[in-house]
Amino acid sequence: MQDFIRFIREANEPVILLHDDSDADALGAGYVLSRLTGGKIVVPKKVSEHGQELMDQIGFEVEFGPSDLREKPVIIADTADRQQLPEIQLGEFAVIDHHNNNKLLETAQAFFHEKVDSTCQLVFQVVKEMDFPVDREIALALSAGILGDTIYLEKASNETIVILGKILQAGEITFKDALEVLRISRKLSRETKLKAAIDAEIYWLEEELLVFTRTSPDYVYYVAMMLIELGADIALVLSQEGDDIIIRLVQSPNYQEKIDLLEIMKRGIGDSQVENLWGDENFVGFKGTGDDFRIIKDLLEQLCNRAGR
Ligand SMILES: [Mn+2]
Repeated sequence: MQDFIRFIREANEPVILLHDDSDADALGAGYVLSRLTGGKIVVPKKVSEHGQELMDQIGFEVEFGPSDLREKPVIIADTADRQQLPEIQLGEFAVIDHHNNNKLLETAQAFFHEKVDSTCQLVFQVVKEMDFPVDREIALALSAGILGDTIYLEKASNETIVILGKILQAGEITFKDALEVLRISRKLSRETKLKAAIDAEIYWLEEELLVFTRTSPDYVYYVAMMLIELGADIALVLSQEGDDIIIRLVQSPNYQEKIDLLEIMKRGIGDSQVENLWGDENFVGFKGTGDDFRIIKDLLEQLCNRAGR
């Protein structure tokens, strides 16, 4: 950590660089690092749908690439691989990250890397080490990152929960304040969510509820989370514009018959063109092109069979 802190102290007008399709952990870490250093935040192409909401709530902006950053000191946050930084050219850089197998460390000037639940909790350690005052915005940004990467603490270690408590205390905010930042409040958002809920189809799988609905591209994540909150055991949400398809498949932490959603998604998309496929057994995202009716039919069939129907 000391090498990393030395790098960011000595860096003159650094750039804070985040992985593409930045999530709450990357953006929360990026925001706080920019407060620490005065550096601007750069994202290669886009931020994620829930990331944009976080930026609106906390009140900060990012610049988008492609960027030639060879002449600038760069601080890369929450990024494990060059592939997550398309069309960015780098010179000297430092890394702060929590992913296994970080491929950037070898060529970094300095790094702070620990395999913990989020990058934001590492940034909090840096904040404390540098004696930087924690205000409301800093606490909200860091807690949003932790909540995002742990699926609202479901996957969090005890250590992470303790750190979150310290962040809330330091910024004099409540847990509810932190949850609120990750929620949508705009009228359009509420209308979109309500519509998705009203149009949803419900399937009984033995004892469990599977819920499927369609929505617009920016809301697949929110709508999936909303359906889980409303009581779905598994939520399947799709957006489709022309041939472009975005899907989220999520299972509730309360769902007993845990199944591997990533495997189900891989089979369901078949030979569709994949732009991005990510997640784990509990949460899967897909972006690509294909036949939405065929994919949904296949996913629903697999889920019904797996649940023993
Ligand atoms: Mn992360």
